[in-house]
Amino acid sequence: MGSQSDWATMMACAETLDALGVAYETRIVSAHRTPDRLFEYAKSAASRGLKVIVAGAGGAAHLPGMAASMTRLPVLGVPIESKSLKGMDSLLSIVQMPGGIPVGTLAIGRPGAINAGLLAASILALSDNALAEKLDAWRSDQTASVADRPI
Ligand code: RP5
Repeated sequence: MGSQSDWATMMACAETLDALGVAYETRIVSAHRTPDRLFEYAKSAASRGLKVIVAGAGGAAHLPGMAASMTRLPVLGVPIESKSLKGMDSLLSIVQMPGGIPVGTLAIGRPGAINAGLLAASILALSDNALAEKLDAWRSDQTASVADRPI
């Protein structure tokens, strides 16, 4: 994520991965304030054994796109809800990538963070049958939790 202030949102991604038993690491990597850290992180990600990168950033949200430019790993971008523009700035910054450097862009804020965790797990589950079964169970539990009628 681009800032400590993003953690309140990105925590939802971490909790989703926890629920599915997916290992992950968390880092603050700012495209603007710590550009050297971003270069090192993105360029070494694949060789360190990472499989998917979830990048959450807000405002002029260059982190996901810049990360994607330096790794062939799938990069999922989470637009953080900004104070001034409610995350529309983040969304448009992340989603409008030029052809050739893809970023899978999720919804603004907490729903996007949750879905980034689920989507990362889905990608990993393509080659992990145990995780695929956990994802199926997670979805079944979600379906079962929806009441027929409001109370
Ligand atoms: C972005 O600027 C971060 O991703 C964050 O969403 C936004 C604001 O950062 P702070 O000023 O709260 O550190 O780089």
